[in-house]
Amino acid sequence: MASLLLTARFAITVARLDQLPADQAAPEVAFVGRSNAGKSSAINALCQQKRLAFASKTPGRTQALNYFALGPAHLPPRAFLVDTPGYGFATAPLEVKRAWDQLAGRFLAQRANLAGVVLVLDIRRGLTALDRTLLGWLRPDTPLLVLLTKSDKLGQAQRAAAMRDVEQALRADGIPNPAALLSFSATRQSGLDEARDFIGEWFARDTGEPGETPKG
Ligand SMILES: Nc1nc2c(ncn2[C@@H]2O[C@H](COP(=O)(O)OP(=O)(O)OP(=O)(O)O)[C@@H](O)[C@H]2O)c(=O)[nH]1
Ligand SMILES: [Mg+2]
Repeated sequence: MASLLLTARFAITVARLDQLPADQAAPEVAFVGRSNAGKSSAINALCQQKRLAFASKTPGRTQALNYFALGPAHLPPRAFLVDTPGYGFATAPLEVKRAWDQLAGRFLAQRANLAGVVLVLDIRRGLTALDRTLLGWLRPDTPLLVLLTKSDKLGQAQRAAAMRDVEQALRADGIPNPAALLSFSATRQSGLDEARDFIGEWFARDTGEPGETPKG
């Protein structure tokens, strides 16, 4: 189902949870993570588009839930990717910051049709306290994929060490979901196929369709 991601197009922006469309039959996969971690860039890379989700050097660029529809354009969407506002955007006013820091978490806790969650971590930063708080909102049955992105910024040995650290931290925290960890880079286009396979499988599971058989 990798090809499903290649059909992505902007659908809606939602600034508050009470404005969310009613839980839909179509499954959703949400991208969550700290501000500036690389969520929007990861979505663009996975969908092979340059400007589908807004990526920016200015932290806090994504300030709402942005929905991207997947599937043939002339049919009702088969599935959605959801880009969420990054938490931990330090220079926002406190009340605004609190609201943002909680938006993604409350979304994860409430949304019935979540097929999976992609936690995006800057590989140089690893798992932070705010990421742990976010994971605390996750329902125990929601599959989780952790992308350690910006891996192009580190050498191979540092990358491996960072992966081990995050794996240990997740295990120490008792994250119940079968957490898969991937080294990822939107810039170098690495880890894309593996990430697409996970997401495609979640959607396939949720729509009852077989996943795409691996090529080659
Ligand atoms: N070197 C490198 N830079 C990256 C990568 N992914 C993202 N970036 C850069 O990191 C910055 C933030 O990327 P975004 O994708 O906007 O991050 P975000 O998580 O969506 O940020 P918010 O919307 O503020 O929460 C941008 O300057 C990107 O170009 C990567 O894989 N490698
Ligand atoms: Mg963003």
